[in-house]
Amino acid sequence: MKLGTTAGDIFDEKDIPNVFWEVEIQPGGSIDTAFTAPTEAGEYQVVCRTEGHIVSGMTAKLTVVANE
Ligand SMILES: [Cu+2]
Repeated sequence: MKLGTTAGDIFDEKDIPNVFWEVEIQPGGSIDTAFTAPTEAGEYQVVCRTEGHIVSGMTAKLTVVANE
């Protein structure tokens, strides 16, 4: 999710503009992928969009730190 935004307990239509980057993976599948990290330091929420998965704990935090 974009910096300063969260999907709350349920990912829905209103959250779509707040998506920073996404990838689709089928159940049981795997994927090798890469993305360009945000340039703004901070803590970014990572969520699974599948219904019911946020409240089940399928979330993470991406911490971006400034280059010193
Ligand atoms: Cu999930």
